Amino acid sequence: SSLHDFIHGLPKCEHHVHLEGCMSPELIFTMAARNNISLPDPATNPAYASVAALTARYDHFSSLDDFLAFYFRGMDVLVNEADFADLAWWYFRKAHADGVHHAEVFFDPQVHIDRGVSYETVVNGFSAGCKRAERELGLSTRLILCFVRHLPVSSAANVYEKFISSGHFEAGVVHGLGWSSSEVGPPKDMFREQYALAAQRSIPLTAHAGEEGDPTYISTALELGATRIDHGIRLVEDPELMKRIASDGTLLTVCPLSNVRLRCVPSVEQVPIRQFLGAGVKFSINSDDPAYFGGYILDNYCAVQEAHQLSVLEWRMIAENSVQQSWIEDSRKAELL
Ligand code: ES4
Ligand code: ZN
Repeated sequence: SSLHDFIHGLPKCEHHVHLEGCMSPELIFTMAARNNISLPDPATNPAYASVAALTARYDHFSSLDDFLAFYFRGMDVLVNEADFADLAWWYFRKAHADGVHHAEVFFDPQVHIDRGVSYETVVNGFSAGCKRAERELGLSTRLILCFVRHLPVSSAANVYEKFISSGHFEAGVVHGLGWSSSEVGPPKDMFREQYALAAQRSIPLTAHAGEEGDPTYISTALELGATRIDHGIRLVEDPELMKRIASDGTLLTVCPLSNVRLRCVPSVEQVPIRQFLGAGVKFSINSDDPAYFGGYILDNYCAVQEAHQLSVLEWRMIAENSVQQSWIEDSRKAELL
């Protein structure tokens, strides 16, 4: 339809995609073979019997943690710098085809370091993918290093030290920090120390909060210095906090298909798009882990349109907010608008 063409043509910015969440079942099996990594035995885990079986299993995640087990298994097959570069390049090509002009992408170094892949291998590979996308596709990109909540804080402290001593922030190789993985369970403020140190250096900070967890996870992330919230859909349960986020202009990076697949909401109709619009809360629409959740960014935009029937003016405002809230210079914003 013409509205689909209009949505495709909007200058889209992605603020919430995990590069490891772009590991499709095909890529998992291909890289496992190429790197001699054994996947789980199908006799005990039938999901790994074939590409088709693994794809089918992704239709039945019961929760965030159920998904995360597959997500962390999938990234086990990434070994060499070229694997990381290929994965990033594969994502950027798809994003470009979807009408993305600027992409801010997460990665999880702690998990790779835990299985013996060095911080440098991960960052050099992903960074090479970013550079290639800038050169060959005209995209602007930002790498955001994510701490993970299921590993000890000491593991995050170790990665933070590597990140600082590498000079990657000053060099613009890694632009900011986030946190992700299991929400409910570990202490809400587990990265207090790392975020305080990073804030002193004016490193941009975001955080996954209010996905499965209640709004106090969001207020804690803000207290620790996050200036953006990833997901944040449970914000609607705290009207006072919602007013504050609206008046501060804090961006939520909403991921509708993710929320449905992980059973945070029954369907895209229950993603609080209308409430956010009504309250003046800024948000962008994003893909999260597109290889696992049945769609890339354009699929997410279209699912929102199907479910919420937004007007052309509302879509223009969403696109403009996503440009304005991107972690890029004003000159780049002007090019995108
Ligand atoms: C994630 Cl959907 C989601 N939530 C929290 N952490 C994550 N890491 C990758 N995808
Ligand atoms: Zn996420």
